[in-house]
Amino acid sequence: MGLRKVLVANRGEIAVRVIRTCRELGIATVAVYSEADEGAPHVRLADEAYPIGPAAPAESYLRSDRLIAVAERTACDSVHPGYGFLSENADFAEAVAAAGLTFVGPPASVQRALGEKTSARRLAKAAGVPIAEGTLEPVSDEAAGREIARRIGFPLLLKPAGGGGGKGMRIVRSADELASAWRGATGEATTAFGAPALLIERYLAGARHVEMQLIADEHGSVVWLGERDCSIQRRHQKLVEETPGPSVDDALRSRLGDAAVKLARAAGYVNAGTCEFLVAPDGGFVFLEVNTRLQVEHPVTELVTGLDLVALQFRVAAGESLPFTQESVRRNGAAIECRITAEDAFAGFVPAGGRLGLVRLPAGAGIRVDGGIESGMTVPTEYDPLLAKVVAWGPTRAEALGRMRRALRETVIAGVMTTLPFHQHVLSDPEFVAGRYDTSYVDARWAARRADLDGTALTAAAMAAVVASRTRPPRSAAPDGRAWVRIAREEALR
Ligand code: MV4
Repeated sequence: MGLRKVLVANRGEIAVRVIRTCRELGIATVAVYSEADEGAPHVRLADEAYPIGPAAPAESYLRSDRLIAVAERTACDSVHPGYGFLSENADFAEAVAAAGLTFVGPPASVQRALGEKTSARRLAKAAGVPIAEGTLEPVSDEAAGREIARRIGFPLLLKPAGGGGGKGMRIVRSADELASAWRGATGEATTAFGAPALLIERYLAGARHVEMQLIADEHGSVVWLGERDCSIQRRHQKLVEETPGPSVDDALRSRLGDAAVKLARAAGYVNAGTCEFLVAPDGGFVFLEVNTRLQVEHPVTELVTGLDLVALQFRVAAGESLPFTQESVRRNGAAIECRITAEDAFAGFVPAGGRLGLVRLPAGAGIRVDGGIESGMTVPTEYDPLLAKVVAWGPTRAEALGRMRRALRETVIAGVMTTLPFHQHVLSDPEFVAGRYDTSYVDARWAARRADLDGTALTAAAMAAVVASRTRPPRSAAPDGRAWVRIAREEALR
């Protein structure tokens, strides 16, 4: 009964996250690392660690054969895929199972049924879950696509049928944009997902991106744990997530929960998953896609439900029943997550790798930090730029935001440009604080703020200087004897 030893097939903060829960559960952990990750925190925290190849993901963290070989040699009974890398690869889930190992995630059959987006839409439709008007079969032929586009009308969206997350998506505003959008979308679909097939949907503007967390066991129990509003994103990378969603009342929450559970049941879902929806200002919603993995933003749900989603993943993967019913799930207070990434928010969020100087992460009441960084380490540019997730909980949204503002002020990450200034802006933006935002937020509000900042000569370089100056404790008097001037300036910049 229960799993005893797991290969953590990932790196960075999520590998650390999984290892921590394993230690609590008494599950032994085996880490893997690429040449870029020797000495990384996840390597030191695990019970054992093995090299799996060069820095390039295709030669290390994406090498299913090497990962499974390590799991077999070290007598693991299970594999946790984390997020990204092979976490939504049905072939990997299948290979893990074929090796006699337990995959700590949804089975390959579920990943296949939901990974192909038109198949997921067919399941949703059959289950009575609303979907955007559009195709229910993949379209590969441009002439056929043109005919369908004419019927749906504009604006519409071309999405790769083989995968989600917004990758390769093209908005088409009129018929004469179709040919070039088609070329772009099929090209990116082929590189990213190995097939040019597209899905065509009516484009719904001005909506919020709201997702519903699910957990399901092998015994027919499927439970929703509440939504997360993930509308603050840039190029389909989420930056801020929170629960409850500011636009979601109890009635909408249970409608979204019911829709997600219906879809999960139709797919035979087991383990943790997330059902993504677009929610219109009038409360109407459509299903977008299912993410068949643990998500980056899962901690906000953990903080309001008091549950450990990774522990639940191990439990249901071992064939055990969920220890609660839908009726017994309690949600308490509000939580928000800021993703601190090594990106220059003042320069279009370009990746900013390098060697970290002083790292000082926040703590204190209501603050949780999930990170995989420490002072002096080099941030590899080969991977996701996520450095740490700062998560705040409070009895109310206002208190959670207050704690987050306080935590962000405590945070020091020197040596690389980070998204910290962006988060400080968001948390003090009256529109965000009022809960008035949708998926256009970053392009609309942050672009305006940046223009503003440029006007007052607060450039990325000036911000970097402030960050660097904060790596040493403030001296009682600067050489010019006017430390208060510098300190006041720094305060003004926050
Ligand atoms: C959409 C949409 C509007 N209409 N589909 C983005 C990621 C993937 N999960 C699906 N996504 C969207 N699908 C229809 N029919 C809007 C999004 C979307 C989005 C689009 C443009 C810019 C930012 C966005 C943020 C979240 C979701």
